[in-house]
This record gives sequence, structure tokens and C-alpha cells, in this order.
Amino acid sequence: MAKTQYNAESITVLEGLEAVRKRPGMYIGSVGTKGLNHLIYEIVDNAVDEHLAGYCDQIWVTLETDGSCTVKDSGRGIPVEMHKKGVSAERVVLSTLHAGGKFDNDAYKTSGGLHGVGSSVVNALSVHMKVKIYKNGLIHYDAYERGIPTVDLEDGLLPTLGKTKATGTEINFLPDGEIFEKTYFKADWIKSRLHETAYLNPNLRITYVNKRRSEEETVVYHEPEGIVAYVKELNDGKDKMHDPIYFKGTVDKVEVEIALQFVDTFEENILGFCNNIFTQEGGTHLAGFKTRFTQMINSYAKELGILKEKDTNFTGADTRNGMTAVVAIKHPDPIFEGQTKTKLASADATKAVFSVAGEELERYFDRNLEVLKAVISCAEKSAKIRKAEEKAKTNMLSKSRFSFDSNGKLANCESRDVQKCEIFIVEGDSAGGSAKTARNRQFQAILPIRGKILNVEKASIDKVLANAEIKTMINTFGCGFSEGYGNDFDITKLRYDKIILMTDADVDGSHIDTLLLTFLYRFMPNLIYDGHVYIAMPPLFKVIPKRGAEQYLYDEKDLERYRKAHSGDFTLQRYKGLGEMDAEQLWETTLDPDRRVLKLVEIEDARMASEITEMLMGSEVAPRRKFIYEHADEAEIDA
Ligand code: TTJ
Repeated sequence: MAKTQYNAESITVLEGLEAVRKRPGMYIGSVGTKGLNHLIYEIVDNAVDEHLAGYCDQIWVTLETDGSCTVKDSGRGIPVEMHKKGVSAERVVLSTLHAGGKFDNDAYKTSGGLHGVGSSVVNALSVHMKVKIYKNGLIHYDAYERGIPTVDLEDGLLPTLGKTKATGTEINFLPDGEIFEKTYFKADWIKSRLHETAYLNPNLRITYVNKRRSEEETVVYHEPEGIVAYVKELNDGKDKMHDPIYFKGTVDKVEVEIALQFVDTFEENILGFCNNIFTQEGGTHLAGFKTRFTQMINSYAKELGILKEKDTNFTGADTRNGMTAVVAIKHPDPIFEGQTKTKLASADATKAVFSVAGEELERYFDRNLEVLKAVISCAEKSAKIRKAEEKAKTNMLSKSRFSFDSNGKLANCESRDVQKCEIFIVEGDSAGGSAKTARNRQFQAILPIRGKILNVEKASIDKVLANAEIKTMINTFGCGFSEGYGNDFDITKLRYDKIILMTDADVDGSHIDTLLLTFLYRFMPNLIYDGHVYIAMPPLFKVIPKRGAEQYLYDEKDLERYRKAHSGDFTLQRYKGLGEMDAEQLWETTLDPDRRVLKLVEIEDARMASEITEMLMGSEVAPRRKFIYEHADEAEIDA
């Protein structure tokens, strides 16, 4: 056991750890899979900082068989010398809140929002954390349990395990099941995040090893082409209109790096980063880029006579339709704001990006007239489509205001207390009918939809907005939508806290879920990011034993488990669909908040979302099904 000295310092530390364990969500966002994965990013970010400081070119991330994760780097190693009265600096870094270990002032701070909350938070939320520091010819060792040190210091310094020629830091930690709902890291998300880190840091080599699999998996992420390779990956499989454009520049200590390429699909896909942090909510760097790009395309279009005197300018969105871009900046002291602290607010970033993009793009377009013409032709097409859509939208909005749910299918709830209200999107009129009878009309609304809704990936926006089901959903949810040209989305106007998809547990049902989720991803992504979207889990079976209580079972695995655990005879009822349950059964299995099982639809962020929708709606059937079922297993249960 450690002899802990309770001085003022250690009491502050204990209070800090307690605060983290009491409200983990405040520090890592969620205690679901997303928050869990964040632990790894949190640790990896420290190693990336060491890379940015110029001292580390390799990082190893290993998912271990015991469920823990090991992150190792080839940096200088966390300082081990005595820092405060009797405490090694390593102890301070790993157990003091907000001591991000920024000993260097010349390193870029990666402290935005959830990022850079520090390795101490990971420590506090781990059953154990084991630290090895390769430094000064020795391997220094330390260990913690739930943030509390378990190793005795020797004259205030860490014990050593032997000699080494290497330098670096190695941290192994096991997330605490008392804190996290799930403790199984989601390998796909981690890999895609590490790959992204490699794109953003072309001189860094990241080795990912997954030992949890029966056959160990190793992937090395090393992208010497940097963000150009990232843009190529984002555009993989699409029709490219030119080779990627790349440029960089520095203005007043703000480094700007941009890669872009137009493709033949009418979408805008611009990813912004500041100090390696993905700025999900955008911000000043993107504003500077967009403003300058719009100006430039309009002025070139006029110069070339493509836009005439009488013509109105292209809108910003017109000029960016078809654009895939990565805008990555490094800022010595960034300010982040917004709901998730992922919106860059630093005003000097606008100026820097505006001026670098202006100079470099002009230089490029002057030498590559063909590319310029292709880009302008995209803007022309977009403007045409926009004008058609504006018409369609006006028609839809003016009509819908009067014909709100004209087919009378919505059975709304009585309560107006958004926190309590739920809406079930139910497949089929008959299931919809039972659900209307079964529900608690006080707070549960039912919206039946007919068969398969429109695939929004494949339809033009005017078709989408003309679709009855989609119109009704937009009108009913109340929060508008953001897609393409318009952004009318306002989450504060959302009328229901939970939007619950309720479809049959078969392939058709899954397909409808997929179509609905795709619609939500594309038009109301924040509903998913903010955790408002759920999938209902109606039971597949009911078992009626000779003795003992009847029970509903939700999948084949459940049934297998039941068979193993119960030896006696039982009758097995198999439900083919929601329509087979009477109202009472539907209530007790699927609607009643005290007994039902819901899956929360969770997604990492916008980058994943667009990959997932592509996968969902791509022509391959297998990965689509795979997504749905994997999702079903890993989604969180809100019982
Ligand atoms: C600080 O300034 C003196 C030299 O070392 C600097 C430092 O903190 N280096 C450092 C920290 N390298 N790597 C880390 C680190 C690596 C991992 C994987 C986890 C943590 C918490 C820190």
C-alpha cells in the first residue's frame, strides 16, 4: 500500500479526482462509447503534442486483450524530476486537473473543448493506469488505481525498472466499468481517428495494434502526403474534376494549410482543423476561406465573361458545391466556443486564411485556367439547381403551413413539456393503429409512416421536400432542417426529447430504419449528435414456461441464453412483426418506459457520419446490413 501524505496538495488532487468521477460527462462528454474512446484520444494527444514540439516521430496504440489500452511514444518522456514538495513531476501531470503538462511554451496548445482536459482525467476514470518513462538511460515506473498512486516514491522520485537507451512515454490504462456504460473500445472509430491524426501530421508514424482479435491486427498510419492524401481519401470512388490543389502559408504566427479538389457530386465537404482538433462547428478559419473563395470565383467569372453585368453573383454555397477540402491551421493560442467547444472563434484565423487562400489560389488559377473553368462550371450548375430548389421550398413551406399533417396520421401527445415528450415513427398503418391505442397519450406521440420512405441520398432536394412522409416529419419535429443551401435548423424548437424509430425486427424493418437514419443524418444531424434519436426494440419471442414467469426475449442470443438457463418445458411464441402484438403487449414490451428497451443511436461525428451514410446507401447490400446489426449490438441500452 502507498503511504499517502495528506498535505494540501494531495487533498486538492483527491477533490479533483472525485469531481471527475462524480461528473465524468463534464470532462469527457459522455460515458458511452464516444466518451470511452475519448480516453484514448486524450492520451494520444499528449504524444502528438510532443511530436508538434519536434521530439517524437512514432506513436504506438495497442488495444490489449484485457480490455486496456497502451499508448507509447518516442518523445522525450514526461519529466520525472522532483516538481513540488516530494512529488515527481510525472505525478503532477497525471493527477492534477488541468495540468496538461505544458512545460513548453513554444508548443501549440491542443486545448479546445473536450481536448486537452488532460491525462489526469483519464487516470481518474481508469481502474488502473501504469506508466513507464524511458528517460536519462532508465525506465521509470509509476502506477495508479482510479487516479490514486499505488507506488511508493523513493526520496520523492519514481522507482526504476532497469536501464534503457530509448526515450519515450508508455501509458497503459483500463477504463472503469463503474463509470462507463461500455468498456469495449470501438476499434473502427479509433482507427479512423488515428488515420486522421496521421494525415494531419505527415512526419508522424502511428502504429495501431489490436490484440483483442483472434488474429492480431496491425495497421501503420503514415501519410507523407498529408492533407492532400486526406482529400484523396475523402474523394475516393468519386469522379474528380482535377488534381488536388494544395497550398500553405503563415500570417502573424497562424500557419494555414489547405487541400481541395472538386468532384462531380453536388455536395460540399469541408473539414476544418485547428491544432489537430477537428472543428465540428466550423468557425473563423472556415469563414475566412469561404469568403475569399466566393469573392474570387465571382470576380474570375466576371473577368471571363461567364457572369454578365446583369447577373447576380454566385452565392458562397454555389461556389463550393462539389468541393472537398481540408483546412488545417495551427494557432499559438486558439479560442474555441459553441455547444461542444468545437467552433474556432479566434478572429485572426479569418484574416490569416483569407489572405493565404487569396494569394495562393490566385497564383494557382492564373496558371491552371482549365481547372478554374471547371470550378466555375460547377458554380453555374449549382446556381441553376439552387434557383429551382428555392422555388420548390417556397411551395412546400407555403403549402405545408396550411396543410400541416393534412392526412391526419399524427396522433400527437397532450403534454407540451419537451423533456417528457416522445414521438414514435412507426412502420405501417396497422402497427401505427395498435401503437396509438397502446401509448400513453399524455407524452407519447405516434407518427405512422407508409412503407419505405424516400432514399434522400439518391433524390434531389425538391423531390425530398415534396415527399409526404418527410414533410410530415420535418413539420412534426418542429426544429426545421439544415441541408445544402439552407440552414433553418434550430434545436431549441424541437418538440420531442426522444425520436424513436419503431420498425419490425426483420430485414425490411432494418432497411426502413436505415432510410430514416439517413434522412436524419443528412437533414437534422444534430438530433443524432445530441442523443435524441433511438431505435425501439420490440421483442422477437415470448416464452411461456410451465412454471415461472412469462418473459419477452429480444433476439436469438437472448433465446439461446434462456434455453441454457431453463431446463423445463416452455411454449415459444415468435413475433413476426409489430402488427402481431395487441395493444397491451405492445405497451408492455415496446412503449412502456419502465420496461422497454431502446437503443440510442450514437455516432462519432460529422466525418464518420458522411462515411456511414455512403456505406448505408451504397449499392452493396452486405456492409449496409452489417452496419445495422453492428449498430444494434453496440448502441447503448436505455432500459
Ligand atoms: C515536457 O517537456 C520536457 C520534455 O518532455 C515533455 C513532455 O511532456 N513530453 C511528453 C509527454 N512526451 N510524451 C508525453 C506523453 C505521452 C503519452 C503517451 C501520454 C502522456 C500523458 C504524455
